[in-house]
Amino acid sequence: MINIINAKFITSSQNLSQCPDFGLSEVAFLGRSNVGKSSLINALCNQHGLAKSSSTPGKTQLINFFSAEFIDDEKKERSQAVFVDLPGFGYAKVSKSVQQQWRKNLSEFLRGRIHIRAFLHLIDARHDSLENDENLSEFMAEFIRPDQKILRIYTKADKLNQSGKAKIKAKDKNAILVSAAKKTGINELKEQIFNALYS
Ligand SMILES: Nc1nc2c(ncn2[C@@H]2O[C@H](COP(=O)(O)OP(=O)(O)OP(=O)(O)O)[C@@H](O)[C@H]2O)c(=O)[nH]1
Ligand SMILES: [Mg+2]
Repeated sequence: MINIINAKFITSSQNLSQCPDFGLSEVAFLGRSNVGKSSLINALCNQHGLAKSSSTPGKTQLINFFSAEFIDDEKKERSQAVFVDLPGFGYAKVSKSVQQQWRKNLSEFLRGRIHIRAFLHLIDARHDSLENDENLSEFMAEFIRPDQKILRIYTKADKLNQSGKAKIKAKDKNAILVSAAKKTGINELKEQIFNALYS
């Protein structure tokens, strides 16, 4: 089994040029506001309140970096990585110009941050074909490198019944269904992130 330990907040940055170089592989959490990015980081790291979450969309407004250690239980190997909690997109309660600035910062970061090895695209399991999620997939396809992976994570799976979950699996065979609230799918996700980073 893969475990994640010793997660710590490192720093926040406003845009790509302010981001420090940690010399470690990074995992970027992205998706619409309120989809559950910050909550998923907390579930993976088993630390409530590490990344700030809120029922009000638009909680995360900066690029937040966390360090964490992956432990491969069998091999007893430890590897350092960095988790990046990003502001969500589609948050309407700020002015047009602020929204445009966020969008620019986010796309610049996604394109330009060379340390990213895994993009975790979080999609609300109850709303799995929203236009802005499809736009994001197309946008990422334009610049993804061969050494980078995109994982599609369907969040808030606790809100779906069995047939709802089966529908997602039928539509997307690589779908990873998780619930930060009920801690389901979290171990599988740890394995997938580990594989994306180190294999
Ligand atoms: N039922 C359920 N609620 C969840 C789950 N994950 C997150 N939530 C709730 O969804 C809301 C948003 O969670 P956040 O983690 O703050 O979402 P975010 O994507 O970081 O949002 P922004 O920072 O605004 O982009 C909070 O009220 C969480 O408690 C889940 O697995 N199940
Ligand atoms: Mg957040």
